[in-house]
Amino acid sequence: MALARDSLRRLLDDPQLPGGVREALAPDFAEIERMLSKLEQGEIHIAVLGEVSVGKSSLLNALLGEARFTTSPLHGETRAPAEAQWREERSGGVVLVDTPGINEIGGEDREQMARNVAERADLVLFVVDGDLNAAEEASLDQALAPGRPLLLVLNKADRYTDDERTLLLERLAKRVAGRIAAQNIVAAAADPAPVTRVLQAADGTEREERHVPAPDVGMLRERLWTILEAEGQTLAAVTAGLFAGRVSERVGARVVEVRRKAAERLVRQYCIAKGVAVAVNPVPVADLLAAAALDAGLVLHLSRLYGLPLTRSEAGSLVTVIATQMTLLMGTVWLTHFVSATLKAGTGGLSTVLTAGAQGAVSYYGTFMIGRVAERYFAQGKSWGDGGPKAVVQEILESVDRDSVLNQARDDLAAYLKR
Ligand SMILES: Nc1nc2c(ncn2[C@@H]2O[C@H](COP(=O)(O)OP(=O)(O)OP(=O)(O)O)[C@@H](O)[C@H]2O)c(=O)[nH]1
Ligand SMILES: [Mg+2]
Repeated sequence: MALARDSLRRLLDDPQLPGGVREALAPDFAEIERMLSKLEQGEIHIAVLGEVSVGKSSLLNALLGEARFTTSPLHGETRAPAEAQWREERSGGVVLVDTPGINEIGGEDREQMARNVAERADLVLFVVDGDLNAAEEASLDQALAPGRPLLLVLNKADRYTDDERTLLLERLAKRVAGRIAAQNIVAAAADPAPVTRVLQAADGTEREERHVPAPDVGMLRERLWTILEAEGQTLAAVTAGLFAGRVSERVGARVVEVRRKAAERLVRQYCIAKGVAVAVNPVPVADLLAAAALDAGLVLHLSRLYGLPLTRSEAGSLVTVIATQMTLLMGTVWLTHFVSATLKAGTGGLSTVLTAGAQGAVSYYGTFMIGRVAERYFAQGKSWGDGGPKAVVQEILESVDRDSVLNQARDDLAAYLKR
């Protein structure tokens, strides 16, 4: 319990989260807050899950003994999750949660809501009204989580004869064998259809009487109480732990994605800046100085983005390390760079116009590579890995399509210079 609470708190308070991630995951974080208060109050949530019109809302009403959730013969009656406190003597702190059906046509959003609710429930009632279909089997598998009880409820049992019901329960048990224990498969009649009885009076006249059978959820109720009494509060802690695990996975994936996108934008801005600086600046020495300063600036920026800030001189050294490896591995391209730089200074005029674009594109490519390599270094926690910088530079050189970067460079620079 304390463990689950701690891991949730840690997720909420993590100062390492980059900007944008907390916003993107705001709903998850709000959920963590709710989960924490639920844990603190010792609340247990029981959610229904199942296809439309199988009688999920009716089942909860029958457990509650009152019509708290709306029901209807029409598909898709329940449009959003809703909760009700289960106020029976033994039910202190148990909340019943209704959800929309999961196979409503055009109801994908509602289906997602239902799944989200079920994901956070401490106990799930998976409701069916007949044999399991393929879609139900898949949903059922999704809803199964280690350590969390799931009851398979065959509702509308009144529609079957005793023999049919027994057969159906056996078939369900066989289908879910190994996934759901036999005692967790129960039959119920949440809202039995009225029956017409023929009554014979003493004088021999007959009359019909409509009779509405009482709901029958006794088997379900008993099973629920047994589980709640045996596992009680540990259930809530298990759910919180599972949820914390899933959220930290999501947070992790989101952090990587947000960083990757931001890094991509950043590298591109620096590529353009450097390409333009090199293309328009007529003094080659200043070109090279400006270029180096820009590359160091990019690396500095990336280091902050990855939460591993460098000083400016460390960033400069990192650029030197990467540039050295690149020069060793692809001397010719760099040679072109220097040759065209020299050409530009020497002849001016026409040849500047001719070569400036190409030179700018090569500079763009250089910065692109430096950005990529530095990104890898930061993503690996400021480490080159076993092969050192050479292996990283080589791998990235091989994985990046040089021509498409050069084309991108020409387009970006042309677009920029036109303005
Ligand atoms: N015969 C019979 N009908 C039932 C039973 N339980 C529910 N129904 C009927 O089935 C229909 C659907 O019931 P709901 O409780 O609204 O079903 P739901 O699963 O909540 O449906 P959605 O909210 O639309 O997904 C209603 O007409 C109920 O009267 C039952 O045990 N036996
Ligand atoms: Mg409903």
